[in-house]
Amino acid sequence: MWKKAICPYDCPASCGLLVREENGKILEVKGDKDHPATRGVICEKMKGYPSSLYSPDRLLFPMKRIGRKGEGKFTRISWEEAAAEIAGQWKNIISEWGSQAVLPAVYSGVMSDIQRNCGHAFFNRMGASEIVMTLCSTAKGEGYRQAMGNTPSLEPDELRDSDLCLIWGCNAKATRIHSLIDRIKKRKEGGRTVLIETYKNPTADYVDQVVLVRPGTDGMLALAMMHVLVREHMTDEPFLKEKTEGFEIFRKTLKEYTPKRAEAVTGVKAEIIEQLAKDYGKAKAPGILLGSGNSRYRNGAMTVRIITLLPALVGAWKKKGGGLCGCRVTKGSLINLDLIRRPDFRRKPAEKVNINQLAGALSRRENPIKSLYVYGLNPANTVSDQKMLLKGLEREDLFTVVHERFLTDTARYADILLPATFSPEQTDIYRAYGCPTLAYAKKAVRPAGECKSNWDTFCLLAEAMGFTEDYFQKSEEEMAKCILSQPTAYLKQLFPKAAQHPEAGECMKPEGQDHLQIETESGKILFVNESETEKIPRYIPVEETQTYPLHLVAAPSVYTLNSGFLDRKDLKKRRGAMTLKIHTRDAKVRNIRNGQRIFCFNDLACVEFIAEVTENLLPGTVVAEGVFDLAGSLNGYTVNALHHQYLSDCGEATTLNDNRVEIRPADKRSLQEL
Ligand SMILES: Nc1nc2c(c(=O)[nH]1)N[C@H]1C(S)=C(S)[C@@H](COP(=O)(O)OP(=O)(O)OC[C@H]3O[C@@H](n4cnc5c(=O)[nH]c(N)nc54)[C@H](O)[C@@H]3O)O[C@H]1N2
Ligand SMILES: Nc1nc2c(c(=O)[nH]1)N[C@H]1C(S)=C(S)[C@@H](COP(=O)(O)OP(=O)(O)OC[C@H]3O[C@@H](n4cnc5c(=O)[nH]c(N)nc54)[C@H](O)[C@@H]3O)O[C@H]1N2
Ligand SMILES: [Mo]
Repeated sequence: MWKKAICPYDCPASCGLLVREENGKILEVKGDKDHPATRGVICEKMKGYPSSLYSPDRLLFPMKRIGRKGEGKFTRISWEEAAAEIAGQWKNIISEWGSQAVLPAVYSGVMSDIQRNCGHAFFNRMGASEIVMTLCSTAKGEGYRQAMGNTPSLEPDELRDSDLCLIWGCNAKATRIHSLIDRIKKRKEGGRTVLIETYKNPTADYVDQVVLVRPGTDGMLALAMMHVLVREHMTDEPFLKEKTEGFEIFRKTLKEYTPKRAEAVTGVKAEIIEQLAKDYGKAKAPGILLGSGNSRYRNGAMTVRIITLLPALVGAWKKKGGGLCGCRVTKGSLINLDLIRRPDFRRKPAEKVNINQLAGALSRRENPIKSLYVYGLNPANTVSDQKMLLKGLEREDLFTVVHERFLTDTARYADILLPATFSPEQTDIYRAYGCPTLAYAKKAVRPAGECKSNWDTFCLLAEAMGFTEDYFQKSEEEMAKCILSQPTAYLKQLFPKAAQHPEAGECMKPEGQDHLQIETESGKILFVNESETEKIPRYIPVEETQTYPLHLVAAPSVYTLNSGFLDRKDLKKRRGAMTLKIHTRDAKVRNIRNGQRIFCFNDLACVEFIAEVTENLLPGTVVAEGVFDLAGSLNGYTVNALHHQYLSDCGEATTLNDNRVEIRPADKRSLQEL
């Protein structure tokens, strides 16, 4: 029997799935043609979902560590023993150190609302420290907000009507396949697509032009484009007057951003900037598909804010297909997250730890973290400063619980390891961060082995801790109904029938939203925003606090999703070994040959890669595609060991593309020296 489901992973689309269930097992997965946003198209990774679900490597029982931390040796225990051990340890830690000595760490392993957020209720009740969840694109959200307020950006579908689309800092082939397919179709009708990137990523094969920029300099590129648009009188003056604020002040600042000056900063030739600006200005409906790549810098929010203002300059929002896609998807909230997170359970304000600074937090002496509870996150592979992080996880006095589906590098450090369910074994509500959809999907099969969902695990731990609130007595299904029966005002407006919907398992998506209704206080797009520290957008170079000569970019891989799908040997094989892309010129001066082993290093660590010598990037940039596990690494570290714990300018976000390194041929002697 085919049942409706939604992909639980961290892509913008939250694809509609159909899963074929027989005798309590999922045998097949395909795209759901009736899904209003993704219409049956899913990635290769998800087509093989059953092989992950029934992987021989899947964790099926609770376990207790018997080896060294990190060694990965465990023995089976029961859930009762696990819960009693965890509650016992926590009670001791809380009485000796206080409840803030317990830190939960969660991010984007599962994106559905109940499973992702229910741990907050549990840890609020406990009074534990709180993790600030900014590992991804909060700088992008902030930059956009400073210009557009709560105005929704374009839905991906709308880009179909754009005659010129700039795919900006995005590997759409990996992360936004539906948009890429639309652009390929549009190209046949004469539409153009330009990719603005730090390297010719796999999307480059499907576009008309690739513009390569130096990492972190897109703000300068966009300002120089604006300089040309103003000089050539290609701005939409009536739109600027009617729908924007502060443009006259901003216009004056554009004089200094000449294409010549921008060439020196961005590495993009002045003629190309001129042409790009003119093409953009001439287009009937210029669209931008903005990825998150260029927001992951110490100037990331400002970069996004500047790019966000480009469409306003030419009045693109007025035109069908014109504007910017890839930021906020609805003006209001579709569900009331507080019903799941329960901030009211907390008695005093939480101590906070930014997820990007987890490594530092685990090694601090004052106010130490004594217990770490990890779920839906694999920090050993995805968080910054891997070397320091692994050291933290090694601490004998850190009581670590990991709730996982596989024996990940993080799970190897657990004292207690709990087995987690997969999405078809869970009931939940699904939104998407790339389109305004809302869906409810019921579990299609019973959990494998003794696996439990996040929800059921927290209910069990609540019992062991003696938390008696009604909240912890509910089932996932009751929780989902509770959320949908208390719709937010905005949900009611968009989907009047949402409250009666829960049985269907169908996905709801509203008809087109009005992009001319600007959701700022003044109802106008803000070229100048008086409430920000930086009132007038300007180019701010990233601080050159590191002395190494090469910019290191960490890009996504088509074959994995962050550290997800590393259980799949077929996908790992297609992805290949851990390489670093290096420009021919940079390789030559360092005597590095293609395929050779190299060391890539900075103040934090030295990571061994295989050199991929190429002309697909600018000299001075190196790119590491994909997240690898330590077993797939060459010297026990991966690219995240080279990532500093800096935060972005606004939004406290990751700066994982904002790192400097040097490289040299690998040899045993030099590894020891480093
Ligand atoms: N297959 C696959 N799908 C994924 C993921 C994955 O790892 N694999 N990750 C998922 C997650 S967690 C997210 S957040 C989304 C992200 O999806 P998007 O928001 O669409 O962004 P990405 O495709 O990650 O964009 C990263 C790109 O930015 C480029 N870049 C880096 N720095 C700069 C810069 O300064 N300027 C410019 N112009 N480009 C720059 C990188 O080279 C890279 O190609 O994708 C999700 N989907
Ligand atoms: N080098 C590098 N680092 C990156 C990135 C990159 O492109 N390159 N991308 C960054 C970005 S954008 C993001 S969003 C982060 C994501 O980083 P993470 O949040 O760590 O995401 P995943 O790697 O998907 O790992 C999540 C873990 O959750 C587990 N999991 C899945 N479902 C469930 C569930 O229902 N319950 C429980 N308990 N566990 C579950 C999975 O098995 C997986 O091991 O990584 C960031 N780090
Ligand atoms: Mo992400």
